[in-house]
Amino acid sequence: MENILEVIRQGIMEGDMSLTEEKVQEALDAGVAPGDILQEGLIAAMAEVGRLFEEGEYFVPEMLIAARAMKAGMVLLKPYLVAADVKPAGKVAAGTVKGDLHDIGKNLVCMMLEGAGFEILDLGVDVTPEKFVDAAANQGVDIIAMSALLTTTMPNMKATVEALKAAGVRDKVKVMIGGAPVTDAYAAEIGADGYGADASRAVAAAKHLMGIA
Ligand code: B12
Repeated sequence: MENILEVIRQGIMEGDMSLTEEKVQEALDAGVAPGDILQEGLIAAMAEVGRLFEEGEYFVPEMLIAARAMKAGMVLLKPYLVAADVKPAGKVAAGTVKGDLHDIGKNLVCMMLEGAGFEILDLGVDVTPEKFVDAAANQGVDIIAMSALLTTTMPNMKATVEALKAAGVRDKVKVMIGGAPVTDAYAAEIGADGYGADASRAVAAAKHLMGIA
């Protein structure tokens, strides 16, 4: 079993989608527990990818292709995880704020969070404060993750925090923010709970907010 999980980890780290799919299916057919394939295969590989990114050995393209391979494995694994009632690390509603169409960074953050065991509700781009509020109020979300790439759309992060307060759901969720112009100081200024400078740090921030790291 350890060997096949090792091959899955290698497949993901090398961004080899078909090898990842083949080995995840093989592991499932061999009766390896879906939770073990997730934790010791997919999540372990993406944690290593995050570490290599932080050390400057991997860059955004390597991270993207690794995440794509992880996603391919996840598609096969998901029905088994649901059947085995494996709980996600938390549920994150992620979106790029109103007026902003940049989604490359947001998508990468979503993929790395998924790779870390989080369930993702991807709200897309140009997401209004009302849509974030709806996710917080009605979708069983633990974390609201907002992305902004324009200095002109950053204020919509603040507007969303205010809208969450006005709707009485601010205390139901944690809020984390990111995007090239966003800083830790801005997160503190608008009353967000967390900030991540890149996708790997987004995972660390989300885990911290969930109290799991
Ligand atoms: C690609 C791009 C586009 C593409 C977007 C395609 C897409 N599907 O995303 C297109 C061509 C559509 C575009 C359009 C525009 N763009 Co543009 N774009 C860029 C560019 C070159 C790269 C952005 C990117 O994808 N980076 C790569 C990703 C991986 O990095 P990232 O987004 O920063 O995300 C990482 C972190 O920030 C963090 N992160 C991101 N989100 C989140 C969320 C959370 C919760 C956390 C924790 C972390 C996190 O993790 C990510 C992964 O490591 C930047 C320049 C730059 N260097 O940033 C300009 C840039 C952002 N764009 C700019 C501008 C001005 C525009 C336009 C207004 C241009 C125009 N006149 O039409 C339009 C605006 C359209 C709109 N309404 O949104 C300016 C913004 C200037 C400013 N200070 O506001 C920039 C900085 C270019 C420049 N130097 O002038 N753009």
